[in-house]
Amino acid sequence: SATAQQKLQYGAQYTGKRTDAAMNKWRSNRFGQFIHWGLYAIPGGVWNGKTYNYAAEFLKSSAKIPTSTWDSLMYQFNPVKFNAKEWAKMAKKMGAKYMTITTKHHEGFCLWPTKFTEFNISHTPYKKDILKELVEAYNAEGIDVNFYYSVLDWHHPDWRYDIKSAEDSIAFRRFLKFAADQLRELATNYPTVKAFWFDGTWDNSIKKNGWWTLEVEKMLKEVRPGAIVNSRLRADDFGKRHIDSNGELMGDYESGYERRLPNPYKDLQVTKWDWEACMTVPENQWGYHKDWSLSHVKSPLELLEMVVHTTSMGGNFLLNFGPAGDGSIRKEEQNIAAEIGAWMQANGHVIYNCDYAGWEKQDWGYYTKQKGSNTLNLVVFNVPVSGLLKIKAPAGTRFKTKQGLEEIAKDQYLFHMPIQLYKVPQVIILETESNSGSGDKYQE
Ligand code: FHN
Repeated sequence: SATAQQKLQYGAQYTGKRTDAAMNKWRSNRFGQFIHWGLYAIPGGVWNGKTYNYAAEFLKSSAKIPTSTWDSLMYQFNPVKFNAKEWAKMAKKMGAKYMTITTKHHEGFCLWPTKFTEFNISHTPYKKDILKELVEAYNAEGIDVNFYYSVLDWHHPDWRYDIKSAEDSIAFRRFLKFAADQLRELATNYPTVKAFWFDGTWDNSIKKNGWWTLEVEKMLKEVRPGAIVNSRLRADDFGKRHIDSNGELMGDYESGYERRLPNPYKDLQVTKWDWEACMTVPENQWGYHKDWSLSHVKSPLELLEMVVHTTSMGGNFLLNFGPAGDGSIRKEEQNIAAEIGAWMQANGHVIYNCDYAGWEKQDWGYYTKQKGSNTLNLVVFNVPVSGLLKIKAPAGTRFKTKQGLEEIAKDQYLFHMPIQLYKVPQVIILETESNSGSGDKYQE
């Protein structure tokens, strides 16, 4: 923009969307599986017979469990029912094109045999490298694997929430080196990793060290050319996160939509950049919680609507699974995967490689559009009792499709749907002449 830009050392490194092959693939994936798995899966939200309603992966803090007690859960981590190939097959059937796994969550426990802390999988009864098993199994199914990494670390003695003394500053320097070493190790030892998903970066300690977030972004891209990082990692010279002090997105995509989606009428600015939303099945449980009766559990259809909503605004949708401590995946999650999968098998062409269509949203559902094509996808969730779908076309649009389409005024149409009870979202594909009227780009 023409407004005065401040000189930032650690701000955005480029503007606009990346268009290299790695980023194009990331964008075309559209639907992914998030997996939160760590020691918190063992107690599953229950401690000394008491059930804690708050997020299961926060049990250590909700139940005020001392670090040494929590950390000794490591000696119980033995997921005898874990089968990486079965997980990957389930994800494939669900239609996930990528999977993002918590290599280390806030508790600090590492799912890979890292050289930089003993608090890792190789010191559990299970011993084997779970991360390697997962990467291999998912890649064998053609699914990209991305690594979630929490910088916030409840286990590491050098972690600081803020820097208030010289001692803090020295300790935190050591911590930042530890985290960068771990990240370099992940990027080096798992060469097929596509993206790094940072979390736990909101504390003052990180915000005061914007330089480190840029250094890590650069390091990962050096070790792993094409690597993708989310905006959560980043803070600029002034501690501004995600979007730098000049209003530019940092990292390769915006990752602030957690358990919520952008409003399809008001938040169209998101179509200017790449973005991803992540979603839980219950209200707020990422790790395994034994008791899912504590909150609303989203149905496969609710989740499917979110997948479509997200694609219609040019984003990726990351649906969370929290496997149990024994490595099994609960029935509800298996059912969700199967039901979403059945629809995706038949209709994935309106999701994968699709984007914001630029058409005015209507109450019946969402538009998606395959990049550069002359077809427009209507994904219908709410069929009006009249069976008539309103369509307001961008000026000058000409349809090739005639069947079912009635022109009622200039650039206004009704699509006639058979009146019946629909059990799954319906897909209608309309062909237009050339790329007419399509607004691939959001205009301010
Ligand atoms: O606190 C975490 C939470 O456990 C989970 O990992 C989510 C995923 O986006 N992120 C955090 C909060 O932003």
